[in-house]
Amino acid sequence: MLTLLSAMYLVVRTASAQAEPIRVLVTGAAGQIAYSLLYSIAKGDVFGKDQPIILVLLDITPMLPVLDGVVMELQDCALPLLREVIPTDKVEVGFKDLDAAILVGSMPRKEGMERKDLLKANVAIFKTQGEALEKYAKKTVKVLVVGNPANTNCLIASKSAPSIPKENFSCLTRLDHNRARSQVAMRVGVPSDSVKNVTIWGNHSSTQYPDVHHAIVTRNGKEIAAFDAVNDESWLKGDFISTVQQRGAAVIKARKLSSAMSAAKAICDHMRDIWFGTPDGEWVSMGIYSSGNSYGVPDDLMYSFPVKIKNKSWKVVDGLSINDFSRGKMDATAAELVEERDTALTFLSA
Ligand code: NAX
Repeated sequence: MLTLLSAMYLVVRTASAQAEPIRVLVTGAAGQIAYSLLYSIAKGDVFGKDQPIILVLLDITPMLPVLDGVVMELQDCALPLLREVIPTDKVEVGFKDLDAAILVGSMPRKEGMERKDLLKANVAIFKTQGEALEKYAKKTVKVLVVGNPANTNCLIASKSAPSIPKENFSCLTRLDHNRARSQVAMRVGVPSDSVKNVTIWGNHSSTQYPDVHHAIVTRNGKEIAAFDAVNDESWLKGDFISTVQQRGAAVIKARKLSSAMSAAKAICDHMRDIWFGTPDGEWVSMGIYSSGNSYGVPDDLMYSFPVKIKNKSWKVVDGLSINDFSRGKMDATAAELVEERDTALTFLSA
């Protein structure tokens, strides 16, 4: 028996020793989200405990000295899966042969900056990075856009990389999803994993619609509808929604910095689910290409939907009933995205 176990152990060890490293890019790598994120990726929380990783860290030239410090710290973690760390300010290095790209870096809003100017600056960044994906990355690369405005940046990146399937691009609304899940769990008094199938519809902005009409709470071993478990419709249709929508601003007000630890955790959740799939019977929220959806959302947007993931491919959860309350909120966030897209496209073609 012991010999058999030892042989199995050897097989597993040999298999893991032979696994080819994957190349993972994080942009904005000298920033605060990346600082919380890189350790989790490098120790195997996202791509698996047997998957060696080459981490490519891209930031702008003035941040290279800071990036050096991040590289030193990653080396000092002595993580066995981390085979190489490549800091760079060059897209031709950063986007080469990528298996996964996590695009965190973007132009932040500066004092006095108009929304339009911010969008223009970000269109320029995500056009360049999309073109670099097109030119240098693997066609199978999975791209997650985090930098705001995440949905529209993601759309611009995907339009600038026409030979990579649109389905390979997604943007982060998992933080909003996790916030919604946690708010319901705290209200009912259960752990967060006892709440499933919340949905974030639309834009990662204050127009997003956190929807719990189909969410389920497990309490005392029994599954019940979230609306019944919470038993307070006016909270669910009022303060719950505004709390989730405004949570980012509330964190900034309290911390004087935007969400970083929770954003990093959400990025890990999102990418891990792309890599390994969602648990049976559960869905998650992510911003994906809207064309062909069954919910009447306009085509050609990156819009957050409920999705299930299998074999590294997502599928929108179809057939959920949508009442008038939900319809209004889903349309409002779609209208914001349409306007944002149309403005962004004028910059893209300029
Ligand atoms: P930081 O300002 O701490 O870091 C951003 C980093 O990006 C900086 O090091 C900067 O030099 C770098 N950068 C700027 N332009 C770049 C470019 N062209 N190429 C490579 N790197 C570039 O911001 P942080 O708190 O880390 O937030 C990063 C982004 O995430 C922001 O746009 C933020 O709004 C967005 N967020 C998105 C969330 C989401 O759910 N989608 C939630 C968290 C976060 O607010």
